[in-house]
Amino acid sequence: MPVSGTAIFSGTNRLNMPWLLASGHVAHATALRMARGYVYTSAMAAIVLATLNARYVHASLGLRYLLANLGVLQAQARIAEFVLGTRPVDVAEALLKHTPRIVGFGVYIWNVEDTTRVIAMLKQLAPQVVVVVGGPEVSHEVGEQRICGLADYVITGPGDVSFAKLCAQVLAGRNPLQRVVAGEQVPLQGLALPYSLYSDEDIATRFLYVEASRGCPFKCEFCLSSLDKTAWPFDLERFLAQMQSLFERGARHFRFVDRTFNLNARASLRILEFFLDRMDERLFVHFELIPDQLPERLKEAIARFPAGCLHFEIGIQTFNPVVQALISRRQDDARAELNFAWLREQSQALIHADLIAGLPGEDLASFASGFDRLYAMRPHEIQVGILKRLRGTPIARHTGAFRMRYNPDPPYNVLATDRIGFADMQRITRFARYWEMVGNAGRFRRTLPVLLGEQAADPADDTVPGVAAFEQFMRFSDWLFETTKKTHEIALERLYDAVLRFLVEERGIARDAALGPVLADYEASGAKGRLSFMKTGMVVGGARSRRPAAQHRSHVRQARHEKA
Ligand code: B12
Ligand code: SF4
Repeated sequence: MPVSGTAIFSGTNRLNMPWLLASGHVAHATALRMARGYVYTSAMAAIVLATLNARYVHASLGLRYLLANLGVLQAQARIAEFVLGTRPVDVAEALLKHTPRIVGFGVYIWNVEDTTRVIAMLKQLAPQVVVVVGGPEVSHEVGEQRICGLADYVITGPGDVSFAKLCAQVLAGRNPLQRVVAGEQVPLQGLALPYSLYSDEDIATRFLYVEASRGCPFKCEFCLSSLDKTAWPFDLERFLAQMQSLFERGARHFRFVDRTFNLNARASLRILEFFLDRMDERLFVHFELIPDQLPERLKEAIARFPAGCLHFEIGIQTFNPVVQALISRRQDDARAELNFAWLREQSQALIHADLIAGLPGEDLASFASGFDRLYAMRPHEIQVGILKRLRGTPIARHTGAFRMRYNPDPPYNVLATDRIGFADMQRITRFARYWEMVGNAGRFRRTLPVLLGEQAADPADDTVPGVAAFEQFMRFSDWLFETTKKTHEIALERLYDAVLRFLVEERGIARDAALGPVLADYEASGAKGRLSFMKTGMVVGGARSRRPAAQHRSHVRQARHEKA
């Protein structure tokens, strides 16, 4: 069998070969294995690093760090990434094919349940395999989690060097007695950078997560990063040299995981300039920003990026000052508004803004006014997140005082508070989902202002209802759920039909006027199906619809209006 760079010998002989296990003896061991004729396969590995990513496009940076820092053990290790939704039994089968001695799992809120099932099966099928778990989900409340009980070892916090040390001990037959190990936080300069471990396939097909700094100096209580003492930078030139190699290998999609990219303006500027110097039409770079810090020199660099290249995720979370104080979030809202205005007017960056519903002290009216204020700032996307009680986060201190009721299972979303009952929390949850489909997806660019009552459907009509965006969309959201009983798997055609029907039947907009923006958006979406009223010649609600030709004219008129 061919021997690859990470080829490993058969696990059946593994336990009889302690010489292989000591650090520094890999080359010698390889020679011996060859000489003795052991069976090789590139699929086999003494150490397997596994995780279930949220989707295929999300490559795991954490596991690549662990592999990069395995030192001489790296040659015996490989990464096995799976996608959420893969059956745990299939994951277990795939892992056992490597005949591993150690399996390390990267555990996160999105995969903890399935990973627990995988480990439970592994422990039945191959109890001799040493299971190590690490990652943010198992770094806190260790004693309360089934997964931590099933695993042989739990490494909390950073795993970069602690995993390597544990593996060396286990492979040397010296299993440590202590099951829970506090991951060592070593100076970042001491870490091997993992970027060469992105394969050509990763570069061609996945988001490349990269990290110029770790940690966050802020203390927002809902966030795990609030437990960090500060932010630590990687050596910038060393980091950029890695970005250069990725770039030369064809990488164009970079996603920075830095908690607050604009914390250190000098470093941020250097990074922006790095990408400006390498600009091409495929480049896409994502950063997370804090909203109230945008110094002039950063703005100048941002303004030089062409459309579609920069993607900024900006957390607002809440505009309510009482809530901000309760959750220890410092934010200058007025500065944030000015920065948004500048970004929208002077830059071509795509702005994705986050709000959180269900925070302690926030009621529905306060959340609604926060949404309206954010909507008025015109980000391209608004993500309405429902508060989650992440393990280890200080938000838990408000549970009693604000009668916060959380889902006990992942994702630990808040179900009710003293100010937002369960029924309203469900309404907001559906609002968030439908907003994703209608407000964010970009498929309702012309219809959304009509749906939100900002713009009349008929360009000639200058009377628009004076109701705010949140309330308008909540009306639609309540109606859509009542009508479909679904929040997922709503086919695109059905969604367009539903929006049209809502505008006509519920909002009383003249059918002809409502058709214009809906049809224009449908055509622009590139969908190839036919809306139900196009098929039947009937508009929903029983009235006769226009003929397709007339619909087309209406679409053209609408488009003309937009151009004017
Ligand atoms: C990329 C990312 C995602 C991606 C998914 C990535 C993937 N692989 O699938 C997307 C965008 C989909 C996502 C979504 C969500 N995410 Co997210 N995400 C991140 C982010 C920004 C980067 C992760 C990363 O690469 N970090 C860099 C690496 C080096 O750090 P690391 O992964 O923590 O790994 C280190 C240690 O944890 C440990 N380690 C990791 N694996 C292992 C394995 C072993 C064996 C050992 C020993 C150690 C170990 O060692 C590593 C090196 O030090 C982090 C924030 C951050 N900056 O870390 C949040 C973060 C992981 N996400 C978080 C959350 C809450 C979410 C959401 C629930 C947000 C939401 N919508 O409300 C969703 C859930 C998605 C779902 N489908 O349910 C939380 C995780 C909380 C938790 N307990 O898991 C984080 C930490 C953000 C935060 N500060 O609160 N996310
Ligand atoms: S929400 Fe953002 S600013 Fe606040 S602690 Fe988390 S990463 Fe830092």
